[in-house]
Amino acid sequence: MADFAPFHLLFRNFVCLLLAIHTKRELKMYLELIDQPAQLRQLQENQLQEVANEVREAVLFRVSHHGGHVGPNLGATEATVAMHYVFNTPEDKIVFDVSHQSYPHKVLTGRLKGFTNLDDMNSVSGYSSPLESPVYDNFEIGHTSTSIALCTGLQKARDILGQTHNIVAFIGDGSLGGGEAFEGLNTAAAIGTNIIVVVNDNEMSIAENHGGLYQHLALLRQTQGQSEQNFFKALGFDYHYLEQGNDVMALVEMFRKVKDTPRPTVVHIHTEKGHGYAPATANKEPWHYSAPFDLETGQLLNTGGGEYAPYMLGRVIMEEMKTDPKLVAISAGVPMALGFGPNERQVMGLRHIDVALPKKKPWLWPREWLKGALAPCLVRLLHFCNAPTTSWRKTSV
Ligand SMILES: Cc1ncc(C[n+]2csc(CCOP(=O)(O)OP(=O)(O)O)c2C)c(N)n1
Ligand SMILES: [Mg+2]
Repeated sequence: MADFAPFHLLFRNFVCLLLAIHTKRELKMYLELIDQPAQLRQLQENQLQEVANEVREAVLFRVSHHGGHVGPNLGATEATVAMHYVFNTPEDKIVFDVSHQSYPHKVLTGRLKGFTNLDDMNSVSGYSSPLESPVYDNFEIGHTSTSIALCTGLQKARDILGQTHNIVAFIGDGSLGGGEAFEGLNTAAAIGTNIIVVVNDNEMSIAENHGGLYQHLALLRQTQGQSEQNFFKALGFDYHYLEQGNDVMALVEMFRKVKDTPRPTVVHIHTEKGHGYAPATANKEPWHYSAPFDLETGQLLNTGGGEYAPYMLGRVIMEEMKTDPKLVAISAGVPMALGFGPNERQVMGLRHIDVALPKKKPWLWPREWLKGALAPCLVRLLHFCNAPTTSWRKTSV
């Protein structure tokens, strides 16, 4: 796959180094050299933080002009640089869960223009897509919790064909709570061969996490991964913890340690959502995704012009709650898109339940609840790639 000439690259590196020295023009210096990750791998380790800074800058340039996922990408920037530096992509496969955090990956795999040129921004989508990059994007993804299960397919195929490449699933803590992620872990452990599940733990889904898993992740964080109790080990995984999940050198060292492992392995990294952009770290939930904004101030550029339909729906539900004490609203991992921000969630109290990403169960609950004389109202987002549509159902007893 490496279709570049090493000598040519060295020469370009050399010229750029000279330019950097003579003009002190550092901005995008490295990114101009990196059209493929193989070129990233020509750099020295001590140059990687600067690459990460440039990637972050490119991501911010795109999202501030075009809108998109902010916090997830900024938090995953160092890990993505380190993965492409250590793993031999595209022979080694990386599958990004949801793929809403795959912007740094796109920057490093030939799609820089979509981040730095205003006229080219529509050439890049917000998710991984083989139509955009058949070699580096393994699947068209948009739903949470699918990466590990997808990787088990790659894992099986590789083993049957007698190949030896690494398979990496990159999954956030929120997405890890979805049922399909558990199925993926279960299957990967049974297959028993190389698969590296990078758990990108930033202590957040879009909103706060819900589920017993999160006490466990907290325990693992508090003990620096040393707790006797370990869900991943119990399933049959090797397990490694890295507290400095935004330290590119520490990430490189960790990924080197697990590269080519013959065993199912979890690398649990603790990262900061929004890392490197103060507005996004100060207020993580609204900065999960943003419409275009002023980079200096973080203010949205266009705040007027009509009302977002799901917010209206959320308000109607809250209004009805005032007169119907049995009304209970259930959302599934995207409460803010229904107008249920932190304040609204507090007002609704027990009568709002965010089930997070396990999505089968909430469809069962209302049936049970009807027997219990509650009036469930299930609000869900139908899809996640474009503007979400909503449907809702209110059943009174
Ligand atoms: C099935 C499904 N439900 C909901 C969503 C909306 N969604 C996109 S990202 C996300 C949260 C992901 O949290 P996490 O995996 O921790 O990633 P982070 O953004 O924190 O990096 C949700 C709920 C989705 N894409 N798919
Ligand atoms: Mg998260």
